[in-house]
Amino acid sequence: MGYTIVEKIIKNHLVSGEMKKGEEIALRIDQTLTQDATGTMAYLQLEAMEIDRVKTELSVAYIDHNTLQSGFENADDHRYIQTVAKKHGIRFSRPGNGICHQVHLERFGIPGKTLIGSDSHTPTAGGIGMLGIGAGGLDVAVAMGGGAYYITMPRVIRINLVGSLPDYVSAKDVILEVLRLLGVKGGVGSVIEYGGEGVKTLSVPQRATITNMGAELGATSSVFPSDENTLAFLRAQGRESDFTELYPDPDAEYDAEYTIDLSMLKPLAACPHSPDNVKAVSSLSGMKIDQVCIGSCTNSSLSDMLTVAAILKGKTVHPDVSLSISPGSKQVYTMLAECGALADLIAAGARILECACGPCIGMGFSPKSKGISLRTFNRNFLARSGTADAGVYLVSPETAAASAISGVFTDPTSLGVAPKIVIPESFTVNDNLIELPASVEYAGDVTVERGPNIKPIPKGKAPDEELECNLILKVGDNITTDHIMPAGAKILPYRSNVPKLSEFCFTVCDPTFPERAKASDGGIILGGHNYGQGSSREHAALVPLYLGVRAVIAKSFARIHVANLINFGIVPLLLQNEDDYERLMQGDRVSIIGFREAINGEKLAYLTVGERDEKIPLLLNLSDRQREILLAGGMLNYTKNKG
Ligand code: MIC
Ligand code: SF4
Repeated sequence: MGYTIVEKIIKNHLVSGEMKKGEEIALRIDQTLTQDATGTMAYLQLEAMEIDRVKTELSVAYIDHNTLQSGFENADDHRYIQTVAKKHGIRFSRPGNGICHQVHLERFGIPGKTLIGSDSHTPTAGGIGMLGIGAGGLDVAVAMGGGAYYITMPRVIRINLVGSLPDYVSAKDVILEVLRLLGVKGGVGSVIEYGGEGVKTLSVPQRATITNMGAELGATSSVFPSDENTLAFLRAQGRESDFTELYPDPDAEYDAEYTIDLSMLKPLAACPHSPDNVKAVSSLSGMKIDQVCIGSCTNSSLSDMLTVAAILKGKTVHPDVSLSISPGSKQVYTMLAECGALADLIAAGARILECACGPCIGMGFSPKSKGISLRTFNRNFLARSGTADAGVYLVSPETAAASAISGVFTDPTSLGVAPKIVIPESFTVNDNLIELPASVEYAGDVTVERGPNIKPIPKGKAPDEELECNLILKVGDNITTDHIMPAGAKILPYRSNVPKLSEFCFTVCDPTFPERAKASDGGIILGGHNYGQGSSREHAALVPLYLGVRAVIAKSFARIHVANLINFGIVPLLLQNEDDYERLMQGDRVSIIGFREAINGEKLAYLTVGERDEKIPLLLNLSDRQREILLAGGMLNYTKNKG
């Protein structure tokens, strides 16, 4: 039997384990990336593991999230990352150089290689035929030190693309269609592999829009073949020598297959508050809107920006609409300026922001109360925009631009003939904002600068023989890491200050949670399905750990979050019978007799509920390695013990 693209890359990077679906496998990692909101922790952990020099082929530290700098905190963290990167052999992408995924695609992505990043949208690199996987900062630190990265051998879902996209329908509509088909849990345990004749009609940046939002499917990664369009993209970037062709074998077998006819697609929108709540834009037509935000790692390429500029040219943004535009990288920004398209955007009344994550992570541009905001981003989770009662819709750049002019939800296909966008054959390359690390002989002379915002990382604790504590929080399905550890302009500056961050933990669900958790003698959280979906932020494990959380019980967990829980010694437990969820109440006093022993090797543990004398069976779905990490009280202790 032949191999899929995913299997080919895995086979070339397999360090241990068998390529059997559902088994834990270890991968050699060629490249890593971090961004500043997760990077400080990742590098503190790299230092804690006493790794002097990274062992990857390439590691890059980007500054793109915390660029608002409303106090000293972010600037301090940036300097820390800059100096620690210089010392340890990591390239440093300065603020102003762009969003990590966009810049990585342009300047560093290589077909057939592996990349892990401390950001859930690392699969963007799949647009160039790379296996990009989002991970917690600690896992990225381990990979930088030359350690393997562990995943469950994924299922491979093939999506056949046929036909070509009609005018005004774009890559964003393709991935929204996939989200409509599969839902936010539909990719769990899988990598999505795109194929078929329709692939040839999509450029690398368009493919990257699609692989980017594979994160919203819960998929481990998404990947496109590497073909003549990949070569053209690399050539335009002056990186032709990085090209390798990559196709599946003709007899490769897939675990599931779907076909999407691109020519039948219509403009789509993900409605509040989930990326899979997808409707046709035509069914929303006429709804009054207040804000439009264009950019983010999903839709900020040159072709996206040129399309928006062409639609806005000679028009004025509607008086009731505030339009922000954040180009994805310095390269995109420069080229927009060089060809005059930037002037068209400014003239139309767009508020041009720097090339960074910006409004996507709630760094400014929160909508008005009950505001309707159209965004070309990838997540519309409750309160992520910074306005809890706002309605955020995820749309294509075409829909966003058309609606910004009219002031109401507008189907762009109603605009008539689409403007023809010409993408230059070679791009403006200038890597002057990428700082190279000090050479090995001078690394010792570099002083790592630490500001007062950097507080010690809470330490995981080895599990006690018995666990007895309160069930301090009961939440429902699809809880995101934005619920657990919100971000945004007020909170993000404290990403390296866990005590301060803890004041905001779970406040989206229950403002009393931090106080109650602190007052309790440790606690358990109960969640529903897909607990911890969304961002890779390990703070969603670190902060509950600081607040005394010892275990999380759920119906199912999201991949990156469960790995983060284990890395910090919080035990993930699955309800064997989903109906037992109803039997457990917030405030219950619960215990697990033989807790440590169960982690040591049992498949089942029993939760006893207070006086009610109920016994609830819980599954410990863990590999031997994960059990050892939990017994050690987390990954840092585990690596130390292993020497
Ligand atoms: C996000 O889109 O939620 C983020 C901010 O990029 C996160 C990382 C973080 O929380 O710092 C992600 O996607 O992993
Ligand atoms: Fe940045 Fe938004 Fe992309 Fe996250 S999803 S990396 S916040 S642009």
